[in-house]
Amino acid sequence: MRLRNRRDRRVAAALALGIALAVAAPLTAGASQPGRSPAAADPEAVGQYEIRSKSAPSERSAIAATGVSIDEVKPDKLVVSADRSQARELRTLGHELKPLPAPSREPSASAAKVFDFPSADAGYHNYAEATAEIDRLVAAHSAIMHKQVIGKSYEGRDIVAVKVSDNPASDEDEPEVLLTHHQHAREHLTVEMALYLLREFGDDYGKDSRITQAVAGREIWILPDLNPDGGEYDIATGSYRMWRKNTQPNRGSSHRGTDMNRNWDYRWGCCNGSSTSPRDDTYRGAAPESAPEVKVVADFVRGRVVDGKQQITAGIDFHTYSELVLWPYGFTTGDTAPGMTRDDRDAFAAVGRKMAASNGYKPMQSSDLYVTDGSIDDWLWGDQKVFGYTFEMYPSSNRDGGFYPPDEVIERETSRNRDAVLQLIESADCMYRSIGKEQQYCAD
Ligand code: GEM
Ligand code: CA
Ligand code: CA
Ligand code: ZN
Repeated sequence: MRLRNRRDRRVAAALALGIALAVAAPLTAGASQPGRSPAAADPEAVGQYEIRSKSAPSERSAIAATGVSIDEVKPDKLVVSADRSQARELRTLGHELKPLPAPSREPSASAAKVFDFPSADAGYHNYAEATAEIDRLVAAHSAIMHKQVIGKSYEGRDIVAVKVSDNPASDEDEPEVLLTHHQHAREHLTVEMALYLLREFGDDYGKDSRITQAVAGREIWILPDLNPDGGEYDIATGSYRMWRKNTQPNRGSSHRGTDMNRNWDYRWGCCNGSSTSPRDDTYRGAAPESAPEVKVVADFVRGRVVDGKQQITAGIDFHTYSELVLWPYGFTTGDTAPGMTRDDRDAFAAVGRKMAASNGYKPMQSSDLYVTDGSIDDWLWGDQKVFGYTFEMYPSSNRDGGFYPPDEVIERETSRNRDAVLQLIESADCMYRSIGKEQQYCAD
């Protein structure tokens, strides 16, 4: 349609923006409008609150059981994401809450571009930009990279697995490693972590001996974005919404979204480590794997069982924030439990501590923070016997940007994990080597 003059062009641009903003409209009344304190915007806007307490894991788990997400744990305080009624419930439980400022960015110089990051954070990749970067890297390094679409998100976006290995089109008898990113929408730095790893493997293969050996001796699966719908929703208005879940509707509720990291089919909903309310940030979903994105990835992992043996031996699920290396189980505070022997746990801890020594994160069992049920790392180990870790990336505090650190830190905070990731890849042929029990467990 040719536009006759400047006025028509202005009208058309306003019309286009209006349509796009309507599409980006809040999924619930509760979507927060950034830059304003949560309560003022609307009663169900999610905001962050600081709870001062020398909380023990049991008290933190009780707080998590209210359905809020715990974003930060320090010796004398917690930071949680909650809506106003959840904040009221926590106060009723006797906690003192201090509202924290919503993530604010200078308004974009141009009109807010919908479905994109604020211009100050243009270094982050939205879904289209990340897809283009992945395709560019796979094309540039086709000798060691092969991209598969393993399924679709609720809204129909591709969920992608990039295989990094020599002879990538063949399934070779090499230990496989799973790297998953972006289960939680607002944790955008984890997508940048995946893009960093693809660039690093692509650029350094054949030049850096450690990378070359890793790529030649392993089959590394990088899944850069498990929650593309949630990620796009979080930036749909051109600023940040503090969204965590996917965007799938919930029957009988006006509140959308399942917390994908409470929807995995191991001890799902067992232990008060998730919520039964669709309104909550930690809503576990209607059933295990009810989130289409979780089922897609779980089916992919199950598909890596060849002749009865799971080819994937180890993995990392990337989150933000808090700078932690976590290992299962999250559903119980016990170091060991059915399916987790003392040797299993010691191998998890030994490799976990070495990775943490490298990236400067804090290592611990995930339930030492608070109890969760239905998390990916519990499922990876409990159901598939994959040594699955959770990395909570930068920052360690809300003061350094919380879920929305400035794009200036992307290079520094993704490359910070280079050595830790290579350590896991190098240990993936026998995790028990880390506790001197290679003969007992890896002799075959
Ligand atoms: C965590 S990540 C999982 C950590 N597991 C336990 N038991 N703490 C979550 O899913 O709540 C935090 C995050 O989402 O980053
Ligand atoms: Ca190979
Ligand atoms: Ca293989
Ligand atoms: Zn997360």
